[in-house]
Amino acid sequence: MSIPATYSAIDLAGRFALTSPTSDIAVPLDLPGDVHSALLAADKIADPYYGENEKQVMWVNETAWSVERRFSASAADIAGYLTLTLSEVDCIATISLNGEVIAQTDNSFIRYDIDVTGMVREGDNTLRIDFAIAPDVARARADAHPFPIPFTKNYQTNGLAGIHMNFIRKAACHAGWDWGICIMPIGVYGTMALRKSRLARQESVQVDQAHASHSVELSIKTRVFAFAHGEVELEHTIAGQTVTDKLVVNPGENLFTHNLTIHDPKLWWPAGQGEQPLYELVTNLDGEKTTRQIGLRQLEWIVEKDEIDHSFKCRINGRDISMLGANWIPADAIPSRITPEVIRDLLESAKAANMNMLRIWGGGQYEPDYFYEMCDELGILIWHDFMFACMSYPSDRPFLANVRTEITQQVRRLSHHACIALWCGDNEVIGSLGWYPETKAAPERYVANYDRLNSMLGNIVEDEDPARRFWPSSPSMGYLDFSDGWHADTRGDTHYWDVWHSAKSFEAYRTVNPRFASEFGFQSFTSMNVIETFSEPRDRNPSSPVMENHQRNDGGNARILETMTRYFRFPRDFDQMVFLSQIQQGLAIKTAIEYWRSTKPRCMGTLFWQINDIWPVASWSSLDYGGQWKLLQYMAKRFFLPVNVVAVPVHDAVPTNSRGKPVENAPPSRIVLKAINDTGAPVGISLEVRAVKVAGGERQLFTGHSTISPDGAVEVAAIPAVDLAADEFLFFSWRDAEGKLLGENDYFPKPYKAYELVQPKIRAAWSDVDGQLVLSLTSDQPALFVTATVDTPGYFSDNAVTLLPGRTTDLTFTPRHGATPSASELVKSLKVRNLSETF
Ligand code: BMA
Repeated sequence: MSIPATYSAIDLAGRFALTSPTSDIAVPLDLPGDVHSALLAADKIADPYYGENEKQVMWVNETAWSVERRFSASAADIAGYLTLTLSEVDCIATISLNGEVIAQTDNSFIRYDIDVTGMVREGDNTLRIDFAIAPDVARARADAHPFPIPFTKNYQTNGLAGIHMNFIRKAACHAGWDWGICIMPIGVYGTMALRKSRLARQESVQVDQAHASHSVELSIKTRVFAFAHGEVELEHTIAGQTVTDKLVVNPGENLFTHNLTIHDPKLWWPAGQGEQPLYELVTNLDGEKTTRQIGLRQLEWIVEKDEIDHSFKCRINGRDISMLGANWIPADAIPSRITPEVIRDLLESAKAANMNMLRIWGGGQYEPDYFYEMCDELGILIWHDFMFACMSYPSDRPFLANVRTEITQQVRRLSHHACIALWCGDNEVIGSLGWYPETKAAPERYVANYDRLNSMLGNIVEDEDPARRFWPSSPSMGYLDFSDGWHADTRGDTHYWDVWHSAKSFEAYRTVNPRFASEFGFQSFTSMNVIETFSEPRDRNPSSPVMENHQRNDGGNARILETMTRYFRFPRDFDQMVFLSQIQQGLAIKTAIEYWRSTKPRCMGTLFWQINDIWPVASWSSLDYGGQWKLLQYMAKRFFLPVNVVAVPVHDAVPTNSRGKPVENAPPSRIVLKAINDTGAPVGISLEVRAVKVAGGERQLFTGHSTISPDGAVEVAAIPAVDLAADEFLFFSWRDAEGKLLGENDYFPKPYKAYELVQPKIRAAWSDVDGQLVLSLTSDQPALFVTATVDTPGYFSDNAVTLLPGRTTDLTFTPRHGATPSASELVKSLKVRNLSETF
């Protein structure tokens, strides 16, 4: 059957004129895009990311802006029902067509489908968007609200009173965060199109899956918006099967469900656990064609009573799989810079570091379609917060109605994606009731206020996406359980921040046993070549105004430096300080994740805070702004290895000082080595443990074979601490039955500052192995955290590695962004560093 092509669309993306009623600026603006990018391209503002320019460009978001373009339409283009679709208008704006107001937008997370039938002329037309000043609107709404609703003031601008982000619907972090610049972008992103329909347009297509032993039944829910009563043709094609239907529609929204069975399905698995086969679903409504990629998998959350309290684990295709990954924030504070290339690069780095889950954090945004398509393709599951974070929100009827449209649309847009694992109500909104004087003074009012919004979110998920789990908040202890998700570790998901925000030792990570650790982090400085993009040489000092502006967490730089004195010898220069900050960040998170993974099946998820940066800044991220790998990202690739061996120090008695406080860095009684198997098959490993002197010389301490059951974690060796001399550390490696090296790890019972490290001579040689560039490293002495860098964008197969004399460590270089470096370029810019430089 062929459906007559009666649908057409005019893409309205392109060049607009940007003006302001209060300034004489008139410059071109490319939409989809944002005002700051246009002003930057026209040289009207300085780069906001440079130095302290943020303050100088603040006027942009305190200005009203208008954009306008002309477009022409032919008689054929307008012969039908017309919809102007704007998928993301940021944020409060009046839309006019040919001088007539056609809509007011109020929520950047809502797709506006504006009926403009009969309003578009043959020939020339004008589309205009007038943006209100969002901070002013937010303040006026907060002032008019019957009681105060406090908000996060995270940015450091000159004396501004802050922006009431809880009264407007756009990414909360647009106003700055404890890692984020305050840009408050203005613009239109995503789709801008004039769509012509014969009678009806597609609203959404959702796909539910019911898995049986050798088949999957798909239930395809299509929402169609009809302009009038009549008949439409709807067709779905997937896996070689087609259903075609002639359907009667009534004006407004119509819902149709079609069922299809796929026999012998190829199942979709998260990264590292199998393939990601995708079935293409093509939907055709009277010639309007849309395409979706469907991954077939069964996904459940097992939250049920167990011997500890309650489990919290993700079961995929019948297997309980550990979720390994990090938290995701918007990829750029300037929205035009978020492109499919940028997102692909970041997501591929996540996968390359053995991650299988990212959590889209509630202070950011719902991402564009291509983000979720890439996650489906790469096997990265998404824990998806709804966009509420760290503050209370209003719960009056207009606000709830606005949010109801937002959540309903977003769930309908995204629910067909295999990658979406869970819908979560918000980030830390329950906890934030204990942070603000207003909420602390009247907790009953704010809990009731919270529940109005939160229960609505849960109900929408239940109605719109019943197969998916709704989790009220992150952290949360469970349904209507408002207790402390920062410390309780027997149920729910945990945000454990005592090490960073309360300056506890890294060892404190081993004092809690979360069921699912969804946030914990430790900061580092961004890499030196990134610091160079926003500073002059004179600024490169941790307490310079520029470096302080590029640190948004109060006391953050002090915490980084103070931690160095606890574990390392204090670096002698800024460059070493930056390098060392990334080593200690990696160690902090390694300590947490190795230990929590080793408690499997108690802990079934570790998502560190945070994978990416929104601008160049000192932060908890494992990737620099721009996607370059920090040392944490390399260490993550190792501590997330599916078959891993980790050292867990055990203290027979907790050493305390005379005041009963635990002694920091107290040596353990013994070191237990635990093997973790995150695969679905038993794994046999042979383990070799050596004692290595920091100044050279080694001896074998242990060899043995072990079999680790599928999805298990077991003790494979225990080394009494007295077996190690004062100048020795543990180095261990494990191999499979064929003798192939699976991994290496080490453990230092004392802080690094206590060892007399020697200066090794490290040799590096490049070679081409089957078209891949390989760097071979050797050292005459033990060398720690050996790190190779080159100027070409890319990452090595490993870094921050331990080199031992008498063997070669090969690092394969993977270029990023399609770079094709010549061997000579790499040789020229190669730097190889190690920890002893900072001693
Ligand atoms: C969390 C997050 C963010 C914040 C981070 C670091 O708990 O939810 O709000 O950026 O901590 O402080």
